[in-house]
Amino acid sequence: MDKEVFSLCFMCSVRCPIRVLAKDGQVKWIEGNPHVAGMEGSLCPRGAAGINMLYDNERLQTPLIREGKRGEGKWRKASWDEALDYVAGKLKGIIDTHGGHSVVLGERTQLATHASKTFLKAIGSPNHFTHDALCKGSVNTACRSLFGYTDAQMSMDYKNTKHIVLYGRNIFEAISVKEVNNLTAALENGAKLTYIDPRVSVTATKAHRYWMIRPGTDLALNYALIHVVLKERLYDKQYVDKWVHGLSELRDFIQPYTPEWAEAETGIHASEIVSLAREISKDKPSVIFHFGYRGAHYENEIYQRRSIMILNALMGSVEAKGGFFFKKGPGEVGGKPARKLTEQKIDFPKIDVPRFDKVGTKDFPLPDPNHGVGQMLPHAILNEDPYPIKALIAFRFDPLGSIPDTTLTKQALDKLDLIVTIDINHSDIAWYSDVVLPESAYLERTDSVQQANGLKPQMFLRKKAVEPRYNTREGAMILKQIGERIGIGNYFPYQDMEELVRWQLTPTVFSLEDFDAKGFVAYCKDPIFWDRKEGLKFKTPSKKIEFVSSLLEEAGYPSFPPYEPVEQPEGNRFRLVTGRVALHTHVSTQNNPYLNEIVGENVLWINSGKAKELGIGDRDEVEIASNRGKGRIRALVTDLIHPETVFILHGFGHEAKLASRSYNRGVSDSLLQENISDKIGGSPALHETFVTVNRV
Ligand SMILES: Nc1nc2c(c(=O)[nH]1)N[C@H]1C(S)=C(S)[C@@H](COP(=O)(O)OP(=O)(O)OC[C@H]3O[C@@H](n4cnc5c(=O)[nH]c(N)nc54)[C@H](O)[C@@H]3O)O[C@H]1N2
Ligand SMILES: Nc1nc2c(c(=O)[nH]1)N[C@H]1C(S)=C(S)[C@@H](COP(=O)(O)OP(=O)(O)OC[C@H]3O[C@@H](n4cnc5c(=O)[nH]c(N)nc54)[C@H](O)[C@@H]3O)O[C@H]1N2
Ligand code: SF4
Ligand SMILES: [Mo]
Repeated sequence: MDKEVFSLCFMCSVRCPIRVLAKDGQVKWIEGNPHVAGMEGSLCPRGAAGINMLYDNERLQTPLIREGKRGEGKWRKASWDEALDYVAGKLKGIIDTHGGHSVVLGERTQLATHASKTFLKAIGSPNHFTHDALCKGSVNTACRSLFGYTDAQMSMDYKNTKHIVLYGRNIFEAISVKEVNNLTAALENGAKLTYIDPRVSVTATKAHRYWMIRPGTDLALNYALIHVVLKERLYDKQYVDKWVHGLSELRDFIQPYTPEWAEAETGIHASEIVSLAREISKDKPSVIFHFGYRGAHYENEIYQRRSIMILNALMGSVEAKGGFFFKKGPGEVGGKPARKLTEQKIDFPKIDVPRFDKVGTKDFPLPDPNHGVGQMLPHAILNEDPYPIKALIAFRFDPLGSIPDTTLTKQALDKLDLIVTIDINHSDIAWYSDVVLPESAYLERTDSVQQANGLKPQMFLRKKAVEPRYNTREGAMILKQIGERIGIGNYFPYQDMEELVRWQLTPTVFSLEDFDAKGFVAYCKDPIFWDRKEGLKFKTPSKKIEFVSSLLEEAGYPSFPPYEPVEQPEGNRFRLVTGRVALHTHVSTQNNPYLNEIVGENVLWINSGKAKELGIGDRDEVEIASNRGKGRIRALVTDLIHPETVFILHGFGHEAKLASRSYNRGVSDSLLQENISDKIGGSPALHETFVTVNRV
């Protein structure tokens, strides 16, 4: 029998709306939800390979309990009752002896996050963290320092932009389908694209202007751009006068940072910097300097992200058509959002200890406590600072692949009494765990409601398209069932996922059935922009955009730090830079039968001139080594990368043998990278690692 289901892709976290066709209980076709503007039927290659994930026999099939040593790969297949009883027994012992705060749960933010947050609150632990800091912690902090909103509360009107500047935001490979479609539409309408990256990515090939910047020097470039904008009065005076706090301080500070000064640091001609400033100001306010995610991540990253957003503010492009906008929630049109388990009117135990990562204390005051800082986990465990940690639940998050310095992370994990992983794959963290709890794939499960705030507030639903193929369950059910066994079942008031969704929808005017027709419901028809003259609602203490930031200064940090030149590696030494490819998601998809066939391992991009000096030919095997680890990889010798940098794709070099296609293929960036952070913003400084490269 044919069946059409509207749902949400989960081959990556973007969660694109999809339309799934199933026949006789098998998924036959997936496409972008045709009812959603910007999707119009399209999917990215990973989304299309969702079917291959579903029918891959190498994914997790049943709960597993470790028999051999950690990482040895000896497992006992277990029933759900056996595995859940085992986890609950261990957890209860740990909580009774060491307190709830000795349990940490780390996850990639997802629709079930409200359930996992509730689980930790109920056991009295402050130690829930998400991937956020590892992805964009400093972007989050930078946005709060300027606007009082997180980056996640803002977005960009790609479709109507007239000029977009991307600092290593490799939008045509590090994909979100709607963003790609909307930007493509803008480009077809005559919008300009300026792309800045030490490497010629696919996005560079589509740009009107491409700058091969020296890695790590974007802040110098932006100081020079700000210099020109202020000196030549290219900014939106009316907007800045009304909404900006600290313009004159910025003007004084920026004086010495001329385009000529920046040329020496960045390698970009002074005259080109001046021409970008002049050109883009003609299109203001419909312009975007994209705040980026993983483009450049350095110890001073927060200031680089702030400088990008300061340029937007100067162009008046914050809350402008074709620029940035603040996401509007249902409250904006008198509606109510779906409720979350964390908001239940029920007492949670009092928590009087700091977080494991010390976020919110004077040691680490500014990162967002709603997300925490995941890469502090190994440090906290090893140093027992602020207290001993005994158990980790990894829920759709792989600390071995996604926290830099895998060796250090393993040392830390070795100290734990319990590691539980909830995953769909034999990920490296599953492989290193004591108990593995398999979640049903996204096509096999209904999930919690997705509240999608934006220019038009909406809600989406991930709806089960087919029955689970294996002995798997939904994450929110798994947590509830552990919870029931340790005496916190009352915090999970549902028997199945449908009941949870209905519970969430209670305060809204919508029902579960309302999602059947198109996969989503909308709170209003027209986009909502606030009035730029009088109606902007910045949440900073001054109610303005704070160039001089009270958040930073009250914590003892400057708003505008002097620029410090970056190190210039020589000889066989390079700055290691990593990134994504259109065919893979982080550390998740390398074993997918189709995606693996097209991109099965990573290679090392190295500049042709440097390769010649070092006697390295294209496809030669080389050893790449940092002070944390080393590996062997094939060289891709190319003119398309800056001589100071080498580049590898993130996500390869897997250790889980049961994922046979990705096992031991390529090199893991996390094995090489040091675990250091931007201590103000919260991001890991992933690109502060230097490596040597030698022919073998
Ligand atoms: N296909 C695919 N798409 C994805 C994802 C995925 O895993 N796969 N993940 C999603 C997620 S979670 C994220 S965070 C985004 C990430 O989106 P992006 O940040 O756009 O993606 P990356 O590939 O990490 O981009 C890094 C780029 O920055 C460049 N770069 C490195 N150093 C510098 C520098 O100093 N200055 C400048 N200007 N550029 C530099 C690198 O050469 C690389 O091309 O992608 C999202 N989309
Ligand atoms: N060294 C290094 N570290 C990085 C980055 C980098 O470039 N280099 N990038 C950073 C960025 S931008 C991000 S966003 C993070 C991402 O960090 P992670 O969230 O760890 O990465 P993912 O690959 O998205 O997913 C992690 C796990 O989720 C599992 N999974 C996939 N789908 C499901 C599902 O439906 N249910 C369950 N339970 N599990 C599922 C996958 O099998 C995988 O094991 O990593 C960050 N860390
Ligand atoms: S960007 Fe691709 S993989 Fe990610 S949710 Fe959308 S279709 Fe799926
Ligand atoms: Mo990310």
